[in-house]
Amino acid sequence: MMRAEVRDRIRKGVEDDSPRRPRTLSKSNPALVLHVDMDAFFAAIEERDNPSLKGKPVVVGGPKGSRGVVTTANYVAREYGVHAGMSIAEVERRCPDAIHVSTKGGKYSWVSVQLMAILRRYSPVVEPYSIDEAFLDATGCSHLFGGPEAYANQIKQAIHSELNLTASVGIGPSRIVAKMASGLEKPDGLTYVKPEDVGRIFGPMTVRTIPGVGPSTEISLNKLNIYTIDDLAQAPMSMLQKFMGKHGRDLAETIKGKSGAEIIAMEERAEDKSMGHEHTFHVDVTDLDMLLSRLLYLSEKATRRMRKAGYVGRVVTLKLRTHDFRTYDHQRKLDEWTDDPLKVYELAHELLNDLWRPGDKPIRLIGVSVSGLVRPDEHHGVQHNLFTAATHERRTRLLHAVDQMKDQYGEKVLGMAASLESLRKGW
Ligand code: DCP
Ligand code: CA
Repeated sequence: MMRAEVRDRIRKGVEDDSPRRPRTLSKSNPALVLHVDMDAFFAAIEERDNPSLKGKPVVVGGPKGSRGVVTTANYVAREYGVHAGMSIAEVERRCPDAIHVSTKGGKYSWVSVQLMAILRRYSPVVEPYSIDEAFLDATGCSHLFGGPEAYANQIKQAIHSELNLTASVGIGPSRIVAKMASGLEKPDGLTYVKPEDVGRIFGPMTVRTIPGVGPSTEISLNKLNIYTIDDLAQAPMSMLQKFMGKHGRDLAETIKGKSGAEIIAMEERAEDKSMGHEHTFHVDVTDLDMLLSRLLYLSEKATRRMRKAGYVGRVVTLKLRTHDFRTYDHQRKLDEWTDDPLKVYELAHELLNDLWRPGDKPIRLIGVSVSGLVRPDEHHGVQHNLFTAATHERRTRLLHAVDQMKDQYGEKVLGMAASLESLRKGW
């Protein structure tokens, strides 16, 4: 069982080889970036683990007959027009022979951990971007392998031989170019876009093909008569700045190949700032409720610091130290930026489930931290639709009020019941 393999790391004492603070690509752009994106990730893992699925249309998501949606589909199913986000009912119309498999999160997370470990062998700077994607700074490494393409090929081969899965790889002079390149020859692709070819290859494509450009940015650009990437590169900077602010200018500069800005264009600021708390237990803990209660308390404490400093964050890292003093880190990205303790706690809980179960090695220390911190006013703040906005506003006011009372009267005055339990019992 794959989930058990995650926990096996703890049982066998294989420490996480990642640095405590994930390193990120330098803000002054590296000259060569490689982007790895696994093909039909969840579906490919299901096919790998059940060879009877090979060659058949496979859909991962809500069970057949349900009102759920597709999480992903393999490339055979995609030939029938099936894609992520489609309702299961529509899949049954388009591809009645599709085999429906339910989503198994823990198993995919473990493959993700394995993938990132492979990538770290190929570059000192690996920046995970999602569960199945990462950027590598290839600047100082690719020549050691005989050039960018040979380097990318070796990485693809390592993934294939060690995980029995395929990846598509893009290489280019910036993150955006590398990411767009990896999508050009999917699945199992390898595309190297040299700086001088960026305009020729991507110029005619619509602005929507730029990672991070969603429907609303597309509408703003279309209103300025900007439809293609070429249009964007030729638009006067002052106009973009006026109508779209910094975001628009950064996008255009990136496409022109100027450095330094594209990470904002990707709606992703890989700040290495993080805020968190950890706790060493008086006695090593074997009880799940005790760990969860402490985790909730730590999530509250970490997000309270974030609220005070005016940050929202997106990446949650769980840290565990077992009784034999070995330390393990496991991290995952939230769907949106937040400073909400419950959202952080829920993801930390999932991460704990991946790593540890009752009966595993006793736990000496537990910690939770949030990274990828940005200020909500930096364009990509927490986004809410009209329906959730009022609830969010009320919740934010409540959290701030609780913070103020805690500052005034101390930690024990208010708090979520389960985390108070942990304080009261002195765990
Ligand atoms: N995923 C998800 N919910 C989404 C989008 C994706 O749970 N809204 C999951 C399922 C995917 C995995 O994340 O398998 C990776 O997402 P990708 O967008 O990279 O899609 P795939 O890897 O499935 O396909 P591709 O080959 O196009 O990259
Ligand atoms: Ca993918």
